[in-house]
Order: sequence, then structure tokens, then C-alpha cells
Amino acid sequence: MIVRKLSDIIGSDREVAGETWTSRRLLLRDDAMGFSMHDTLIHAGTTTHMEYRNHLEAVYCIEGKGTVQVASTGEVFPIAAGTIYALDQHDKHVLVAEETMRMVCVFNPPLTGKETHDATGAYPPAEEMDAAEKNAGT
Ligand code: 9YT
Repeated sequence: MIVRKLSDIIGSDREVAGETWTSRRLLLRDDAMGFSMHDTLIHAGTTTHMEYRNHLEAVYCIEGKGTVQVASTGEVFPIAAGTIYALDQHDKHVLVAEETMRMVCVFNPPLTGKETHDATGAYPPAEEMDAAEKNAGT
């Protein structure tokens, strides 16, 4: 069994910051669960463009509020504590945080933990991360 506390992740290499968010990686690929799970803060007043072409992601809001817009239709959904959105079509989307939003994010396939968003708002596939790590070591 894996037992881990958020307080142990904060300040460790499992805490990763993007421009508009800070993600505390509760479970990663190495944990061999078949998914990764993150406790992510989306900072107040920010707008984040994302399109996870290589992953499916479900996002459950547990604090704060904002909106998510589906790029293909323009549809805007309010997001607040108790609302989940799932990017089942790898949907390109825009997240606007009116207040700091705390999100529980699940990724399939799991993130390795080293990914950062590329220019399109995606994370590279795990094979690319593995290849980059291998090259860095040679
Ligand atoms: C909600 C969302 O997708 N935010 C971007 C960060 C990402 N979820 C992560 O790595 O935790």
C-alpha cells in the first residue's frame, strides 16, 4: 500500500509549478497504478490554455471557482467545489480561475512527473519523456 501526505510532497520534487498553476503529484507513473493523481492549485486571476492530446484527464474542483471553455464549441461551464470535468475527447480548453482553484486531477496514461506544458498546452507522451531522459544520461 502507498500512503503519502500532501505535506510531504510540498517542497519536494513531486511539487511542480507551471506559469499559472502548482501541481502536487500524489501518484505518478512509478507508483504503477495506471493513472497519476495530482492536487493542483490554479492561481487566482489566471487563464490557462490546454490540450492534452496524449492523455485523458479528469479534473475535480474541491475549492475556489472559475470557468472552463471548450475551444471547439465556445461553450463555457462554471466550475466550483463539487464539479468535475473530464476531457474525454482530448478537448482543447481554456481554464479561467476567478479565485484560486484547488483541483484533483487524474491523468491516463499517468504522468512521469517531469512533463511541462508545451506551446500547445499539452504534455508529451511518456515515450518522449523516456527518450529525453535516456539522451540526457548519455
Ligand atoms: C487543471 C489542469 O489541467 N491544470 C494544469 C496542471 C495539470 N493538471 C497538472 O499537471 O496537474
